[in-house]
Amino acid sequence: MGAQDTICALASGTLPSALAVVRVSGPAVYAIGAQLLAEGLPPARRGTLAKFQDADGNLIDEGIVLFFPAPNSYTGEDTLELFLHGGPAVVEHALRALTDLEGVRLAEPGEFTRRAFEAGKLDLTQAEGVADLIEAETLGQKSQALRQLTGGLSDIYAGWRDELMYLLALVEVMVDFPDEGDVSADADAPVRDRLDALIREVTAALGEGWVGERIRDGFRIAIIGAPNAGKSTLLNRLAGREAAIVTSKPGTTRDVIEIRRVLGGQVVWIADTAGLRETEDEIEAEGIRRAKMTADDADLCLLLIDGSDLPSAPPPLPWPDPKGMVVVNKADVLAETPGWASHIISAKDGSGMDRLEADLEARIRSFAGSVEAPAITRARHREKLGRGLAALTSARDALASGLGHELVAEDLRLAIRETQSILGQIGVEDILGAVFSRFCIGK
Ligand SMILES: Nc1nc2c(ncn2[C@@H]2O[C@H](COP(=O)(O)OP(=O)(O)OP(=O)(O)O)[C@@H](O)[C@H]2O)c(=O)[nH]1
Ligand SMILES: [Mg+2]
Repeated sequence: MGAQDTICALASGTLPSALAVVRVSGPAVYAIGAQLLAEGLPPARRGTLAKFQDADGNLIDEGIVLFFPAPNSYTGEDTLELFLHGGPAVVEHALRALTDLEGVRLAEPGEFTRRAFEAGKLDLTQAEGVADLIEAETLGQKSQALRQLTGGLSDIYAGWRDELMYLLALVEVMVDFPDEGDVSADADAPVRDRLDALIREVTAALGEGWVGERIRDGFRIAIIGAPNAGKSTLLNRLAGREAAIVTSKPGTTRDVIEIRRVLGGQVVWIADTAGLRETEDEIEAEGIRRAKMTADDADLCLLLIDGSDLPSAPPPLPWPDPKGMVVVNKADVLAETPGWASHIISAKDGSGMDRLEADLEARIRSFAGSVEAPAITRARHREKLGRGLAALTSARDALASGLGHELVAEDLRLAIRETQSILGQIGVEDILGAVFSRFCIGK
C-alpha cells in the first residue's frame, strides 16, 4: 500500500443504479484530468459537466466531475469524484481506464479513510465513526456514529490525555527538583486531587453499562425460565417467525437461539434459552450453563413462568428491576391472576403481547438514553481505557505510599500511551490494519 499510489474505487452502492460515484485520490489526479477528461480538470470544488474518455479516446460516459485539490479533500490528497451513470459496464470501463494509467490502482477496503487518518484529517475514533455511520441501521446507531465522526469521542480522550500530560509535567518537576520549595507530603496534594478526579471520571465511563457498545452492537434481552414455560413460543412471537422449535416436551431447547429486532429505535438481540432445572443429562446441563451466562450478560432478563403450573409466591429474581422482570405465560389457561407478575401474557394466542412489547421498548429506550454521551463504543476503547485506569490507580498508590515520583511518572506515561492509542496517535500499525480492513471499498 504505497501512499504514492493513486487509488480509485466505486464509492456508491450496488449497481445498476441511477448514478455511480467513482472516487480517485493521489498524485496522478492531474494526469487523469489531462488524459481522461476531454476538457481537462474543472475548477476546484465546482460540479462540472464533463466527458470522460479512455486513453484511446473512446467515450466512457458523460457526467459530473468534482475536483478537490490537496490538502482540502477527504484524504488530504488531490481527489476526483466522477458522477457517472450507474451501469455496471460504465463503471467497469471507467475503472479500467483509470487503472490502465501509470501509478493508478484499485483501492483496498477503507483506504481512502486510512489516507485521511494518515494525513491527520481524522483521528482513529473518528475513522471508526465513519465505518459505523456507513453500517448504521438504526437512528440510535446513526446518531452515535455521527457524534463520534464529528469528534465527540476525540474530545473526551484528548481531554484526558491533556490532563494526564499536565499531571506528568507536575510530577516530573518533583522528580527533577525534589528539594525545591515545600517538600512536605502536601506538595503532592494537587497531583493527588487531580489524579483522583480523573480516576473517578474514567471509572464512571467504564461503568456506563456498556451503553455505547450496546447502541453499536445491539442490546440484549434473555428469556429464561423452567422447561415448558413457553420461552420458545414467546421468542417466535417476538420474532414474527418460527425461529425456535416448540414442543410439549419439557427440555426441547438445548442451545441459545438468538433473533435480531429493532425495538425502541435500537438493535436488540433476543435470546431463547434452555429451560432451567436439575438434570443428569450432559447436553441439557451445558444448555442450562449457557442459559445462565446469557442471562448474566443480558441488559434485560425475562423470567417466564408457566401459568398452567403457577407457583403461589413470586420466584426470586437474581436481578433487580429494571434488568429482571417476571412474566407469567399461558394466560389462556390461568386459574387465578397473580398480583406479583409484571406481565401476564399468552405467547400462544398473543394476548398481553402489545403491552409487553411496549414495556420492553420503553426499557430499551431508557437504557439507551441513560448515558448522554458514552465514551466507549467499542471493545477496543474499553480494553485500552481499562489498562489506562489500571496505570492511574497504580500511580495513585505509588504516590500514596511515597514510592518515589519516578514510579508515578512512569504510570502516568503508561496511561498517556493508552489514551493516545485510542486516538490512534501512537503504536497503531496493528490496530490500523484491524480497523480499516473492515471498511467497505471506496471509503
Ligand atoms: N395454553 C398455552 N400453551 C402454551 C403457551 N405458550 C406455549 N405453550 C405451550 O407450551 C409448550 C411448551 O412451549 P415451548 O415454547 O416449547 O416452551 P419452552 O419454555 O421453550 O420449553 P423448553 O424449551 O423445553 O424449556 C408447548 O406445547 C406450547 O404450545 C400459551 O400461551 N398458552
Ligand atoms: Mg424452548
